[in-house]
Amino acid sequence: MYSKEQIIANVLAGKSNVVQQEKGAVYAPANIALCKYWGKRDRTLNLPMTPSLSISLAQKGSHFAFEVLNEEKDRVKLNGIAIDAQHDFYQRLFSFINLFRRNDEPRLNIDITSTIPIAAGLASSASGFASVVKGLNILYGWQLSCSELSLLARLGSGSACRSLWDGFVEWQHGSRDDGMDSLGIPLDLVWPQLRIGLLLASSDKKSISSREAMAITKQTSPLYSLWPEQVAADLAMIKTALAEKNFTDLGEASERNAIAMHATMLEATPAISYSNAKTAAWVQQVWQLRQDNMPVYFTQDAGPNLKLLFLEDRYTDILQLFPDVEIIKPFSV
Ligand code: 2P0
Repeated sequence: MYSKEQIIANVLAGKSNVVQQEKGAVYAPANIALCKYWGKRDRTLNLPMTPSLSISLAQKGSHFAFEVLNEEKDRVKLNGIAIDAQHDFYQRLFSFINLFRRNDEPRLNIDITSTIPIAAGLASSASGFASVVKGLNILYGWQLSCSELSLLARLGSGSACRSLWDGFVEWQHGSRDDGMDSLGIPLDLVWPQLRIGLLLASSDKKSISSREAMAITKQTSPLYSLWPEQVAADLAMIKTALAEKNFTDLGEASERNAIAMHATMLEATPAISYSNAKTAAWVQQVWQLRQDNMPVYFTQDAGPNLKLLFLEDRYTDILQLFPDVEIIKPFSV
């Protein structure tokens, strides 16, 4: 078993943590997994049981601005509002940042703005931690590659290791105990016609964190032993579908993977369900639309929101059918 500090020392390999730039601003996109990460082989280092594959959400993500402060305490603004040291977000942020600072120095003024609802199952921790490591890279002048930053981001939140790139990213789960082979790898392909529709069922904080939910699922769900096989099959189909631009196969495999993840957690003790009445109604609507020959699929993460997958030629139909949908063009930037 390795500690986070040991892994950080490995990745930074002698680089200093002396401030090089007093001020900076970075951005990292959120990502949505088409093939999900659900379950860890190491909870300290966020090493997953299986690989996963995501699409980054272009302009939906986290802006992170920092400035070195000549004061006694850090200051944090989240979406424009100052938060104090008792706030969950503040504590999670600084327990991560303090892995890199010497004696809590330098004090920082941090402004983090998320263009997606925090903790609504829209992967805001992914873009958040990816943006933090990009910010630290500037603060300390490390000049790390995206792959090295991916290793660091994973220590904050597993899915963050996929948010260092735009487009499709595979998180190779790796086999090493130190996790040095567990990082994001961008896929060298684009699909400009692909669209993601965000359907927000609730922006409330989730009832159970994905961290806790995946641990309970792994420990208690009798279906969990089937999950690695499911991922292997779905991931292979998704990668082939992406290479061939086969939207039907992409949609089928992504939707099936999400359903399998949720079915696996429903079988846990206690049962875990992230869906609400809106989620269930949208799922039925998507299935009905497919029966009527409309190529639209869904995926769902650790929250009640649904993400639609469709191609640009259905843009108008989707807007009409789901008036509140927010449509993302993953390849617009
Ligand atoms: C994913 N999720 O692949 C899956 C699908 C949610 C459902 O990664 O404990 O916040 O910080 O490693 O990354 C959410 O879990 O969990 C997630 P930690 P994380 O996107």
